[in-house]
Amino acid sequence: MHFDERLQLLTEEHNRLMQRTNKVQSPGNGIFDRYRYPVLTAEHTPLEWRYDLNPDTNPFLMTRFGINAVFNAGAISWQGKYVLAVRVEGWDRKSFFALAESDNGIDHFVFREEPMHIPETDNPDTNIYDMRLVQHEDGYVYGLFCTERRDPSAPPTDQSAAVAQCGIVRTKDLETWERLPDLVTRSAQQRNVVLHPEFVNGKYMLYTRPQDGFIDPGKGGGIGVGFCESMTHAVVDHEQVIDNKVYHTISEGKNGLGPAPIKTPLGWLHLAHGVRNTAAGLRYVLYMFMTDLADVTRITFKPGGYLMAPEGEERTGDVSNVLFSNGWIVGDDGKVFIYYASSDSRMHVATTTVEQLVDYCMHTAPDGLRSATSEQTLTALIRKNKAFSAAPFIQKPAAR
Ligand code: M1P
Repeated sequence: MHFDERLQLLTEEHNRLMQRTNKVQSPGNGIFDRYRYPVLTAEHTPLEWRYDLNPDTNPFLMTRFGINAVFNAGAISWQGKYVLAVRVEGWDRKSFFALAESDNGIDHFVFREEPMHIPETDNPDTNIYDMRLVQHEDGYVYGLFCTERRDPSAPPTDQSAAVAQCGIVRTKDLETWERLPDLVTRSAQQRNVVLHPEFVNGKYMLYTRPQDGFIDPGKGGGIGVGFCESMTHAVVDHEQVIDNKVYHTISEGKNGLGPAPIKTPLGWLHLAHGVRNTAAGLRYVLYMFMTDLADVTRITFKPGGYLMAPEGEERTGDVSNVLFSNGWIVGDDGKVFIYYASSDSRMHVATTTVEQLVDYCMHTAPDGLRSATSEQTLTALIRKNKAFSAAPFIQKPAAR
């Protein structure tokens, strides 16, 4: 096919995708609404990223830089736009970050012209991923992300042993990113580190996820908190696990905080992911809990089970059976946009409100940890419902 003809086809296809309007899926579950289409996929990345558009140097108009997936995006409301800091993964398995923005938060996300330029430290990152964007009360926007490097103690025969730690950047304009030294903790591995948006007793507070191994949490694997004096040399001496992994729950394998928590008059709302093992591999779902305004380390409400689990096309991808979220945005009207990735492949949005999420956390039964307690919770609901009925709304079959 001629270069120009192929370019026209690619451009038309890309334009169609970029102009696609999203549709809410009704009636939902009353807690949140899903949407028909992902908000971002690899195909949303600009053609200028993927093709050399010069016919002299790319006569076949072949892909010169393949994008494998876009997922696990941080999120922030910025100058009236919904902005995502997306994890973009190339065909070479390396991830980097790119900002994409939308006017309404549910469709028409457009990537900025170039990816984010994240400076390296003296110990260069091999891979960076899963940024949490936080507007801190100190005036900076921080981006905390996972920096991964080969385990220097691994024998040459083992090329999969890695060390994950928390990288930190900050900015005041979402354009220029200042790299700060990586977070120092006593844990061998750190992923899913999140900065609390406010000072606590004059200190920065970080949510951590201590682990012994890169994949296997060992003695770690819960959501921890720690405090540090400064973000320019962030050192957490002590991590206190506030939400541990628990046997026969959605997070019996490990868990990790998602985005920074949302402050409400009734407490902080937290979104996290829980992981359990199955015969088909790991299953990642999203769950919620609330913490106390006066003591942010104290969990006040924690509904049993998951908030969201993979459904339909969300179930398959590079790492199937995974939902992961590290970004959400609250509008002035209390509407919440939950940005979540499915199966390490694409980005979606779900919408709800602060009021609904608080109601969900406060009035959904906690996990009783036994079959009998689940059965008792259900029986109590059924008996309570005896005074109410859906019968008036049941439609009679039409007469023939
Ligand atoms: O592949 C699923 C997820 O696995 C990791 O999550 P966790 O840190 O909880 O083990 C991360 O690599 C994450 O990016 C990925 O989506």
